[in-house]
Amino acid sequence: MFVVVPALYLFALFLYLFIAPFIAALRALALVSELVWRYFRLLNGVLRLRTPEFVTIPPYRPTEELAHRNYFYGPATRDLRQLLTQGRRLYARTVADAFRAVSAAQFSAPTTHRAVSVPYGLTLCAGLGAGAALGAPLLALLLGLHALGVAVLAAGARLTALALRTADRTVMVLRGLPRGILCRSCYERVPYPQYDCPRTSCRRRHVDIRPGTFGLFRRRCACTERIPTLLMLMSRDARLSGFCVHENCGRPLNPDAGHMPELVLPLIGGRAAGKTQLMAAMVKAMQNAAENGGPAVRLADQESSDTQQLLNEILEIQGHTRPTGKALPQGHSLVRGTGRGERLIHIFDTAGERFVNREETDALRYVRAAGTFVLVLDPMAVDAFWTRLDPTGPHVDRTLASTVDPEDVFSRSVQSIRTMGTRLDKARLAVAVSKKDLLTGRPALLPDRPDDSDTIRDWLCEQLGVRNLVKTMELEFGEVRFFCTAAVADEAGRVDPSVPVLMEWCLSE
Ligand SMILES: Nc1nc2c(ncn2[C@@H]2O[C@H](COP(=O)(O)OP(=O)(O)OP(=O)(O)O)[C@@H](O)[C@H]2O)c(=O)[nH]1
Ligand SMILES: [Mg+2]
Ligand SMILES: [Zn+2]
Ligand SMILES: [Zn+2]
Repeated sequence: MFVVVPALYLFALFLYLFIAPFIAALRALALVSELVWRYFRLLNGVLRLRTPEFVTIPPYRPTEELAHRNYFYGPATRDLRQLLTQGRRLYARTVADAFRAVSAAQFSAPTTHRAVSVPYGLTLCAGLGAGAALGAPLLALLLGLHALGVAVLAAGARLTALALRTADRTVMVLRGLPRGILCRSCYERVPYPQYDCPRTSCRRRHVDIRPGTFGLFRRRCACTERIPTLLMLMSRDARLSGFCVHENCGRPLNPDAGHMPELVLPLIGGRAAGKTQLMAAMVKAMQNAAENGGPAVRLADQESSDTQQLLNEILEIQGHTRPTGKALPQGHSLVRGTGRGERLIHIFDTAGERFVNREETDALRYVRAAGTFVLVLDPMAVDAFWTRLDPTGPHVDRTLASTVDPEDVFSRSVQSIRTMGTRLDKARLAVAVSKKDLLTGRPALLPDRPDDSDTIRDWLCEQLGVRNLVKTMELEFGEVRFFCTAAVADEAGRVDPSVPVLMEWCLSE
């Protein structure tokens, strides 16, 4: 009896040795699948649920950061680190729990006889050992694949950002804005506007919205509002109004700025030469042309549109413009054309007195962006007009005459333009001999053919005696063209035909 039982037990044990590997393998498999299953639950928790128990590293706080980060600029690697620490913890805990369960059920408090539970427990332990040994590299592999995926996508995100920026940059260059947009308040170039969040309750200012850390196609403001990251991506009816990036400025740019080529048209001339009225007439001429099937025109901002409305009323009642204030001029901005032909035109009408005081010509900084200039020349401002042309003739109303010598204005302007580094030999100059209408019926006071540039030039040289001025103009500028203009409109609102001719030449860059 004492021999039979151990012998039987040993025999049973011997037989058991054949099934033990299967049991161990099953236990190992169970442990591995549990590990994998838990790893995927962890993945879901870290990447999707983001509930506190899955967050070991604090997230980037958008309230401190202005905008939410793009996933592949930070959060992805943070999640990866989170997975690594939590994955390690998960592995240790799962394996330890499994061993603890086996030792409790089979060794310390077995429900069956130890003769059964100990070999069975040892088998399970062997299985767990194998499972743990298999599970570790498997989890490492999963994590490695994840890291690889993140790396590839992060590189892809950076490439996408780069491609988008390059595309936008190219478009800007094609629009003739390689150095950026002109700020019509401080006259500096804005390489890329900054934007306010469009949500009225937020208004956070985003300095650089271009693709990168905070979004590829759109960035999500800390308030969750979405903002397109490029001028290129702003649809026509959802154009945000940008702001100047220069210190001490920060004023709004036109909503159309950056979306189309720009043209800067400075008006130069002494006090009361007729700049403001000529500007009004030019814009009115564009508006009239648009009504008659010409290129569409709209004023680009509220201020320009208010000013133009006022000026149009003055033109319609044949009234007189008031002297322009000395405040630094803001461009009178309008958009002409449609679709790809659209152009943003800034006409700068500076107070005449700024052209006489040398210290104040810094107001002319906007000319750096100009390729065409308009010199408004009031013939009545030249002494010879009164002494040589008009000594005997009938009376001409002197109250509307400018009293500033055009030669003086021109030389000072040219000087300051040159100090600002503008190449005048590449620029064009339109000389608008103004107030033609005041002299109609006085052929002696006008060129024979007031619509012909050469005739006007000769008249200026021979009759008005400003040969020196004409010569200097032709020396300084690449191209000079002469016009005789009357910045007036008739009762029907039609502008004198001399104005559209001047306007078309100025805009035909
Ligand atoms: N009849 C007539 N009057 C003109 C014409 N151009 C200007 N004027 C008048 O001349 C005066 C001066 O014209 P503005 O256009 O205000 O002159 P400005 O060059 O802007 O002058 P500042 O703003 O002081 O530098 C105003 O009374 C105008 O109404 C014109 O072509 N025909
Ligand atoms: Mg004026
Ligand atoms: Zn500015
Ligand atoms: Zn916001």
